[in-house]
Amino acid sequence: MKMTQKQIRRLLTLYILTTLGFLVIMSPTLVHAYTFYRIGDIQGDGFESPHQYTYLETTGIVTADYQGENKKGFFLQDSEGDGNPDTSDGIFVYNRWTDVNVGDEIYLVGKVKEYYGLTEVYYARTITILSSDNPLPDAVELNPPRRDYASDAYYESLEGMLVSVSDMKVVAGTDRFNEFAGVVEDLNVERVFQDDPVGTGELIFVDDEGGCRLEVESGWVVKGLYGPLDYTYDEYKIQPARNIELEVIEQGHNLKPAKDYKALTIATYNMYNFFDDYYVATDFAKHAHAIHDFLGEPDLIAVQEVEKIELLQQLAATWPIEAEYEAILIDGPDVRGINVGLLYRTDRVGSVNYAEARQYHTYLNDGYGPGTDPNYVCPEGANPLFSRPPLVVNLEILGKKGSTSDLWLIINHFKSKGVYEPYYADPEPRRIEQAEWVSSLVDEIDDGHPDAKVVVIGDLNDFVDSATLAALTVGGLNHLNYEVEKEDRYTYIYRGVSECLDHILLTPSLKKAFHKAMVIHFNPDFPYWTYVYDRNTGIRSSDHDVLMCVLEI
Ligand SMILES: [Ca+2]
Ligand SMILES: [Ca+2]
Ligand SMILES: [Ca+2]
Ligand SMILES: [Ca+2]
Repeated sequence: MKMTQKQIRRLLTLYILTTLGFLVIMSPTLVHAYTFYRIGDIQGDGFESPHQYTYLETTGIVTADYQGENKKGFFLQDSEGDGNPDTSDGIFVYNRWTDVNVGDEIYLVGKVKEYYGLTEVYYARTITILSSDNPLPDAVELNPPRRDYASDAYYESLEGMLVSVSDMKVVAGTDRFNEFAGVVEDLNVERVFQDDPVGTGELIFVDDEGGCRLEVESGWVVKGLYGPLDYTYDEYKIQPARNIELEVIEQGHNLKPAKDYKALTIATYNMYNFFDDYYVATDFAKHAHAIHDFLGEPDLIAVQEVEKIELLQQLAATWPIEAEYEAILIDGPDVRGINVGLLYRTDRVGSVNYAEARQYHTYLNDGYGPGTDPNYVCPEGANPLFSRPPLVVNLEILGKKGSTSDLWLIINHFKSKGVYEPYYADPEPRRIEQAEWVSSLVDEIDDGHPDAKVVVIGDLNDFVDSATLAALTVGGLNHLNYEVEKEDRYTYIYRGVSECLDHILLTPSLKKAFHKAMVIHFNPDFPYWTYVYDRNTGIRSSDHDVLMCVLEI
């Protein structure tokens, strides 16, 4: 019987393994006899390896050599597989020192652990190259299910294995960590939304720790993605190799600037750490371009994350802004020093009749501060309700034909969704209390000024369908986000998911005046590093897009 090349290689492998085993047994310094496991056994059919922290033996083919990249190791795969679709046949080996190459068949003795959810060999006592230039196992073409738990189980069964996506539609531009997200183009999904009841499991993430860095925009198509499936920062992601051949098909920008409306335009703009000493140099030019080029110089701009009023004043004087703006900002107690504020056009505002940062207190014991507010005395045992107290402003708006009308704004930046410190506390009850109190503030204004026209606006740090927003709409406020076309109804992208954090709500007294609401998209859809230092464009001036409304007053 004539043996095939493959059979000869296997026999040779068996011979080498037997010899190695013999050496291990004979060597007085190596007293362990290790159990051999296939990679599928090491991975197991659950989310964690059943063989953590013990030395074991395995073999496989090196499918990606990232020893010189940020990953500092390589991916190994059992080219035959164990025949069980629930167990991954690939694994990451954290090792820079024993040089291996793609196509090497290796034998290793090592310890396994879960490194933040990635099953890896983190200590390889022995790595022996058995043969080289082996063909790689076929990549699995990804097609993750939309339901979130099913998607996690699907991805876990492929963790560490070679995967591919022949045609990917990008749904989130490359972020500052050089990651982007997309979906299989054939799904005909243009964007993945937070409030999709089916789930967001169809998302596919791509990272650069294998050396391949792509700067892509939402809507673009990437052809030929291929690489091992990694797991970092709570996401499964493809790590393509530096030398991979890809095709990127660019589509036109999804950037529709606001028109020049005659009616009153109001925007809410989270300016992302607008400090004058922030490590990313505060860029007046980028914000000025955004306001002029994309927002059409709105009459009123409610702003968040601004350090001090001088920055707004300097911004108003920055080219290419042409209109004359004045600023209102009252310093609050936020520990990072960020505040809410207002920029208003002097050609549309006759007078500012009232401007006050309105604080209240809470007995919630969530550890979220701010502890004290120099402008507010809390009762014993209570804590100021807001790190960024709502800025309440009453303006005389100048109409086109010499008429005037009275408008109230409540400008907000609610408690963030991020859980930083204390890391265990849920920030949602705080946001709900903030919303409830702002709702009572609307009632207070209405009590003093019957049929007052009130705009509740800002970064509320919660979703359209959240309890926070329900606490505002229950009192009768009209939620303008639902007036935005569904395909445009997002102001932020988090982990590939498009969502609204920024909101505008109106009292019923403004119902007749309402004309239009829209989101101007120029930030998270666009690749971060391509634009962030380009002072000739407003693209990537912030991590939020801008929600606007047009009122006929
Ligand atoms: Ca398997
Ligand atoms: Ca290498
Ligand atoms: Ca895992
Ligand atoms: Ca695993």
